[in-house]
Amino acid sequence: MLQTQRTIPHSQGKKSSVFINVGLFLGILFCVALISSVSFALSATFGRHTTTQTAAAIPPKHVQASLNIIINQPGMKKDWPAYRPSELVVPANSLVTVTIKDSDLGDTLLPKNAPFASAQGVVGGLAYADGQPYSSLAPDKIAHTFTISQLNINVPLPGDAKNGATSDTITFTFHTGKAGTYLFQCFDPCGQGSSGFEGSMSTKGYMVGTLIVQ
Ligand SMILES: [Cu+2]
Repeated sequence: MLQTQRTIPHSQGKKSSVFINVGLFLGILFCVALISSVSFALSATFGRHTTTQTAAAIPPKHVQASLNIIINQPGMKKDWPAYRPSELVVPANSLVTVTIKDSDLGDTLLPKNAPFASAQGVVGGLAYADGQPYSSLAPDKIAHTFTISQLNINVPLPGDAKNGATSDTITFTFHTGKAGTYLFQCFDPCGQGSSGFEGSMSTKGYMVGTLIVQ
């Protein structure tokens, strides 16, 4: 009897503790499900917003590019000015600051109503000649232009340098967009033929070069 009496409460105790454990387990499971559904709802509501803020906080990459305009150097055709190097490679979706050392000064009149006398498509609408900012030049005071028609970028380069110097240095900055291959060229008639647009003006490796955005 004693054994039986002892056995019954013992087994009842076991059963109830099993119920408590199962209840506890289900409770924890419910809590976990609740927390994860709440966090999912929160990330669905605010997740995209947070990502945008993070992306906007990263400043674009900023790179430097150097060009020279030269004339009558060994191996070149006589009186054909040229951009050197004739190929620039820059990263996509970045800021590019271009520095052009122009060693072929001298004014060449732009054709009437040509849209190449003002700086376009550059940061602040400005270029800098030996540190002096300018947004446009007189059409008869231009030596060359740096123009990428496909990207609506144009910078006129002055024909005269300060204090009779034989070269000047022009800087400007622009944003690159998607990857692609573009032409940079001069649209001031510094070339050959009656128009000034032949010869060096229409020949790759002279006043026509390639900008590779990658
Ligand atoms: Cu030119």
